[in-house]
Amino acid sequence: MDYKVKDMSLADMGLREIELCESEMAGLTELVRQYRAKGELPLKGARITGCLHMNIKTCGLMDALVDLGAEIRWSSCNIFSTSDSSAAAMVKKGIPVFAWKGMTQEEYWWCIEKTLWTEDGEWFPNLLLDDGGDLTAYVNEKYPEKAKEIIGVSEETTTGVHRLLEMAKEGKLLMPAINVNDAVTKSKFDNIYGCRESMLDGIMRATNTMVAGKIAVVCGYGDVGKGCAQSFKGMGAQVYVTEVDPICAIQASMSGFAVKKLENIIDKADIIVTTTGNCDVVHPGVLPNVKSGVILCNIGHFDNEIDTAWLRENAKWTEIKPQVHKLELANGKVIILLAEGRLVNLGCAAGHPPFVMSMSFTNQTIAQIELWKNRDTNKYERGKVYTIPKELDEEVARLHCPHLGIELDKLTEKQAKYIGLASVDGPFKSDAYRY
Ligand code: NAD
Ligand code: RBV
Repeated sequence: MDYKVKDMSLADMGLREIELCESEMAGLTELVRQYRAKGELPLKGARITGCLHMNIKTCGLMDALVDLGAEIRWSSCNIFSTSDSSAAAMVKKGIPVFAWKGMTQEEYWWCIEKTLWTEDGEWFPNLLLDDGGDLTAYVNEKYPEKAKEIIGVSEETTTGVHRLLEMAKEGKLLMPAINVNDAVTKSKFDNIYGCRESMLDGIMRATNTMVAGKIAVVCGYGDVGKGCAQSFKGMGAQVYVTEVDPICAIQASMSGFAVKKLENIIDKADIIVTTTGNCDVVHPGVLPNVKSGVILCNIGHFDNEIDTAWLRENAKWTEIKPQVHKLELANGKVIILLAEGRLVNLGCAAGHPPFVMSMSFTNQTIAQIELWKNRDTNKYERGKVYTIPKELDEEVARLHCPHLGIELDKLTEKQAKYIGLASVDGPFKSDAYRY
C-alpha cells in the first residue's frame, strides 16, 4: 500500500486517541450501527478521495465511510492541521494517507495528487469529500474528463461552498455537489460552538496567555465570529467586533459587543482573531498601528485574512516554536502571529471537540450516501450545488440527542396540524426558518 506520513511509530498512540473520543462521536457511530444492523453497506463500490484535516475526529469519519463499504484515500486540507499520530493510525488500519504536520505548500499539492491514483493507475475516485475546495478545484481543472465521471462532491466549509457556487456560476463545476456546511446541524453547531471551544484552545496552547481582562477583537460576526466572541466574553475579556454587514453588526451590539472599525480599535487590542472568510481584513493600512505584543491569529479557512504576504516582506520573523512566530515591524512593534495566519484552532490545537465534529461528519456521511445512492437517478445534476434535505438535517440532530440526555416532547396530531406540519415527526420548520 502506498502512503506517506511522518512516523509510523506513533500509530498505536493514534489508535488509543481514536478510542478516547469514540464515545463522543455518538451520532456518527449510531448512523453506522443502524445501517449495519440492517445488513446494508450503502457505500459499497464507492471510491472516495477525501481532503479534510487529518486528525483524530476525521479518523471517525474515515472509519464510518469504510464501515459503510467505501474505499478511501486521504490527505489533509491544511499544511498544519494533521495529527501525525492519527495519520499513522489510519495507515496501520490499511488506509492510504498522505499527510503530516508542517508540510510545504508544494508537498500539499503532491499529497492531493497521490490520493487520486493508486501506483498502478487503476484507481481513481468516483466521489470526492472536500473541505475548503482545493481538491474539487484541482480535479475539475487538472482532470476535466475524469471529473465528468465523478458521482459528486460533498463540501465541509463556508469558504469551500463559496468556491463551489462560483464554479457553478462560471460553468466550471463538472459534477454535482452537496453543500454540507449549510446543514443547520453543521454550521449552527460546528462553526459556532466548535470555534467557541477550539479557538481559545489554539491561542492558549500557543501562548499560554491570560485572556481575562484583555481586549479581544473579533473580525467578522457570522457563525464563527459569534462563537469566538462568546468564548472571549466567557473567559472575561473585553470584546470588540468588526463587521461590514449591518445585520450581523446589530446582532453583535445586542449581544453586548461594541462594534467598531478595525482602524479605530487596533491600537488597543491585545488579541485579534479574524473569522470572515474574506481576504485583506488585517491589512498593511492598519498593521503598523497594532499595540506592540498583540497576539494575531485567524480561524477562517485561508491565510489571506491577515496579509501574511505583506508581513513576510515587512517584518523580521523569529520562530518561537512551530506555528508561533514573533514578528518585528520596521517601527519596532512586535506581533505574535499564530499558525502563520492559518486556522489557529487546527494549526495550534487539535480542531473542534469530537461531539460537534460527529454532527458535521454525520452530515458528510449522509451526503456521500445520498450522492452514491442516486448515482443512476437525476436527483443531483452536474454543475449544481444542493443542500441536505431538512428531514435528514433533523435526523442528524435526533441521532445526537441521546448522548446529551435530551428528552424531546412529542406533538399530537392536532398540534402538528395546528402549526401546519405534515407529520408529528417533522420536518418541524420550513426551509426559510433561520434558527
Ligand atoms: P459567515 O459568512 O457566517 O461569516 C463571516 C462574516 O464576516 C460575515 O458576517 C461577513 O459580513 C463578515 N465579513 C466579511 N468581510 C469582512 C470584513 N472585511 N470585516 C469584517 N467583517 C467581515 O462565515 P462563517 O461560517 O462564520 O465562516 C467564516 C470562515 O471560517 C470561513 O472561511 C469558513 O470556511 C471558516 N470556518 C473555519 C472553521 C474552523 O474550524 N477553523 C469552522 C467553520 C468555518
Ligand atoms: N474542522 N474540523 C475539525 N477535524 O477537528 N475541526 C474543525 C477537526 C472543520 C470545520 O468543519 C470547518 O468547517 C473546517 O474545518 C474548516 O476547514
